[in-house]
Amino acid sequence: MTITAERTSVTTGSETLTMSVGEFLLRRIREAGITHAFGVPGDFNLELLQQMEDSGTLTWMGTCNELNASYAADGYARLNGMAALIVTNAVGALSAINGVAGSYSEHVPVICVCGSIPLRSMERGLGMHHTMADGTWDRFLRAYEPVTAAQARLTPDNAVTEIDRLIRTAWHDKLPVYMELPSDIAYLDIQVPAAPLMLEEPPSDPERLRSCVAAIAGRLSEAKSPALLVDLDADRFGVGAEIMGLAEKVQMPVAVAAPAKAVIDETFPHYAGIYNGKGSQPHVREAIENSDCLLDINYRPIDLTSGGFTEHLPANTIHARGHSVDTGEENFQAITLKEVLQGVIDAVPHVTNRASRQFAPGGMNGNHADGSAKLTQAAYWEAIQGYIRSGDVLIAEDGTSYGAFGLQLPPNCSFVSQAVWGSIGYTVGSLLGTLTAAPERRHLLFVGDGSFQLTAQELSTMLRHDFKPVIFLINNGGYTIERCYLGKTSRFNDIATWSYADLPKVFSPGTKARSFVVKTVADLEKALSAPNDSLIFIESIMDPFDAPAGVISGGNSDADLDYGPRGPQHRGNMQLRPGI
Ligand SMILES: Cc1ncc(C[n+]2csc(CCOP(=O)(O)OP(=O)(O)O)c2C)c(N)n1
Ligand SMILES: [Mg+2]
Repeated sequence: MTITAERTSVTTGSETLTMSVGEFLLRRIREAGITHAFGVPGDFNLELLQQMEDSGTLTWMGTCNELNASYAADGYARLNGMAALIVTNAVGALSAINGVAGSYSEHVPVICVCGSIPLRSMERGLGMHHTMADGTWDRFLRAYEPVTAAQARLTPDNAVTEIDRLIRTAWHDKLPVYMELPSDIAYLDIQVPAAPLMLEEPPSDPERLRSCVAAIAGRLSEAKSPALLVDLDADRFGVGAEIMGLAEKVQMPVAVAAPAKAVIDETFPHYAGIYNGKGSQPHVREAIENSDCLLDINYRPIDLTSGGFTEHLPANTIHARGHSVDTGEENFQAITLKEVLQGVIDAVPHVTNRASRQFAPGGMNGNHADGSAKLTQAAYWEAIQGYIRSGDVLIAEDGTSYGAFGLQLPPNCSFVSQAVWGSIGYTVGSLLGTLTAAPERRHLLFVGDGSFQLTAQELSTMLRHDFKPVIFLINNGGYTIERCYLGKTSRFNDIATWSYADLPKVFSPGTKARSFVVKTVADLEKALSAPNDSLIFIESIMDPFDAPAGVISGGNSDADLDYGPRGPQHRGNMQLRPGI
């Protein structure tokens, strides 16, 4: 990286440099540990992209559209910690807003930079393209208010403080932020701090930390059947190892909510499985609901993570968040989750005499179908179970691809899904981001035909960069998961038929990608034996009325919640149901 520092000077005791606004912004993004930026050029951000290209601060990852870029940034941030997204005024920003809102919902820190109309046109009230042509300029900054933790329009005067404030907020809160960079200021020189951006949690308040640790350690030590329930913040705040350390020391089971799949090593002896209210396996439900002291890491019950609001946490539950803990008796602020958990591990006695509650690995039932038989969902996931290896990154889309939640993962795997926000097509963009963040790992995408159709073009970007993921696409002629809610045979759940497996060739003529169309178990096994030295695209043809049991029961019961007792789901043959 080459950053041009023309002059250094000393003001009020701290060293400063003269640097342009744009170069300072790119430098700060790089100092936040981000090496790539996703987005689409536009005349209001070209000057920043030119600065990026000239300085080499970040590597540009152009995408086919801004929605895909927002998904890619989200996927990148999940593996890298933070991400950058660069769009142009309004048309780009509004295309990206669904993905940025998803990052908010799923606690993913993405820095969205929007190259916006020049300050000179704002001051003069000039109508500009990519606006409502009425001389206003505030609408899109306001549109981002509900979906980001902080927003700012940069000026030469506020750039230093606002850039640092926004990046720190994203990092601290694990949420996206939005900043507008008017196109006529990126090249203006300002005085900036010479010191690099330091992203560090301030130490906890010592008394609050001591009291909080004592309260949690006391309660866990007294309990006969303590347990842990982990949601996605455990990943975002990087405390997976502490949770396992605590479970090991106290000999207590750990369950996760679906958005936190793989945050706890699934081969860890105290890992119980996924908690989902009445949708949980019985031993998981028992471990959580019959616990006499539960510690939960920001469990966020929504319809899809609580078995339709059938979750039942014990009265003696301690709620821990990134920066606060509520024990019921007391609320602790000014503490950090990592320090709290480390303190509790040190404070609790090592339990050695608790009756073993270790759990046998779950996973598939081992019924291998006849190789020549038509491929079913059951046989599909069984075969994939055998394919997963340690260190894989799995990305699972909404739909019957949720079957991936039933896989028993070996150690060191990452699991990416939008289990809360659930915007279909997310995973295709997200895969580009995970590949960019960790090109040395093997990435497996599980996606349905309907979801793929929303964001399919980004396959071309993966091929352009010679990435080598394995893409598992289920071609079942439409929106099977929706058939479990309503419209089992309705036309609105059908989609156009594409030759999915031909797309690598269409998007990258001369590609070495390997494509397979599989209809039987034997076809699938053959595809799975292909070497991972190129992109592998496996299109599996399956019956529109075949779905994993959990997807069917989830759709059926969610429909009751969505439409109520008088809803149309009760009419004959309106839903894909178990066995039909
Ligand atoms: C952006 C967006 N639009 C619509 C939906 C509603 N939706 C959820 S799942 C789904 C169908 C997914 O179909 P597909 O990917 O083919 O999965 P499968 O057939 O395997 O169930 C739809 C339309 C959504 N979640 N997000
Ligand atoms: Mg489908």
